[in-house]
Amino acid sequence: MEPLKVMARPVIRRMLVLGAVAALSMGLAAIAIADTSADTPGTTLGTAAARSGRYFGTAINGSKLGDPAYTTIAGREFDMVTPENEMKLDATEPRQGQFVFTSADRIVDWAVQNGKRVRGHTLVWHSGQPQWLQSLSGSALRQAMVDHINGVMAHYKGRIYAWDVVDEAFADGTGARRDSNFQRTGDDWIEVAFRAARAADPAAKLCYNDYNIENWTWAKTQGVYAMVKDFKQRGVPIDCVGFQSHFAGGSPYDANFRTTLQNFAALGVDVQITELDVQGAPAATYAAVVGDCLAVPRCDGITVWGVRDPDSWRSSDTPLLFDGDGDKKPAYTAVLDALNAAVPGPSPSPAQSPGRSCTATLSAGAKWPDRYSLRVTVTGSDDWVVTMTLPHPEKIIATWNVSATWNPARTVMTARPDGHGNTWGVTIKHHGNRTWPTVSCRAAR
Ligand code: G2I
Repeated sequence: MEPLKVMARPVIRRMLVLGAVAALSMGLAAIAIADTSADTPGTTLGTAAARSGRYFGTAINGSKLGDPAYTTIAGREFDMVTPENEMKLDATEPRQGQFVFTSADRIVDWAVQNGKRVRGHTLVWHSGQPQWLQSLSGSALRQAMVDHINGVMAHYKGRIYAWDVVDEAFADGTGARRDSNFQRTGDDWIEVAFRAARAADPAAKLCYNDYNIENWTWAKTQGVYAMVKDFKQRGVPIDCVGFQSHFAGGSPYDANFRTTLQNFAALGVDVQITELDVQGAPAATYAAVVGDCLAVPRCDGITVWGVRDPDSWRSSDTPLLFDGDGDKKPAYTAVLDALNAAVPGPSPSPAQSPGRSCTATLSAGAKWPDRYSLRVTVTGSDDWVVTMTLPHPEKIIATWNVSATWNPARTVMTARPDGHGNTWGVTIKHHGNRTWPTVSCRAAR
């Protein structure tokens, strides 16, 4: 069979998978698939964003996963999930060395079961710290920081699209660092965190995330820009910058946000809008923010900070896209229309810098009544990390010629070369769903 090229691009992937399933069921030997679905307007935020290879996410609050009105909207509209509080320091390591993942796992499992990816939020933050951590300083605090990064990232290895490694390390109003217990351990704490994170899960994108860095003229924006520039020049591993985008009276949206996104992207990082909400949810502001992301090839996705207004951390500002009844607000329509206005085309965001790209190609292998095999060929790099995500309820049961790890549910696999070259394989128990998995490839350093 002619191999199917599967790029790190959701629309194409979905299209190819559907085409492959159709063609396989028709018994065709070779498959030629026209790229047409990108021309079809999306009817949800996720599918509209996917037309241009982007994601559209939401913060998910684990306490609301039992609310069917909430999960219906979240499940339908979004294809990326950020746990709102459940991965924070106080939640994941309430006592030193004792990790608790119950609440975060519930969200990650829900996301994976519903075909969504996950942004990890957040590993190191001045806020949300457990008591034991607040009482540490100096080298003991440094070590605790690294141990925390290792403990959390090991648990979620291969399952997180991007981690907010460090959150909110800069002070408002100046280009200086924010005072915090981490900062008092020395300026290099941020790069130590990023280096530890890279070693802990090489497949995850590593982001610096902050608020009030959207306006290019603000000193805080310049401070973060200088840090990212320095990191890229010195080879400190950083892949993305998250712009929280909590717009309100004191920190209003400004059209120079696009300049900010462009300038950061030009440093060689992806940019993401990570916690978007706008006081009063004016449709025009939401549309402008979406337009800014779409204008920047390396802006690879947008996340809103909650589903319905009452779910918001600042619910009295009614800043979100759905009202308390779960109805779509004018801002929703503005966002959907803006996403659908994007020119369909190749992925806007190379998953890696030039010279570090790779592509994973799937082709059909053996088939049995209960399972099937796929051959995977990686091109563009000999040192790669391929992440494979299976649609529910398929499970990975075996691999060959590759070094692979997977999550306990066997639905997400991370694969690296094992010395057998760039062609390898996987066997999948299909449980009635023969849809091929999605894959993304990332060239390692
Ligand atoms: O403050 C807005 C966001 C700014 N950027 C970082 C984000 O992590 C932050 O999110 C908010 C959550 O939306 C709130 O839900 O972070 C707050 C502080 O962690 C969250 O609030 C906390 C309350 O302060 C706690 O009292 C409460 O127990 O939420 C907790 C769980 O509901």
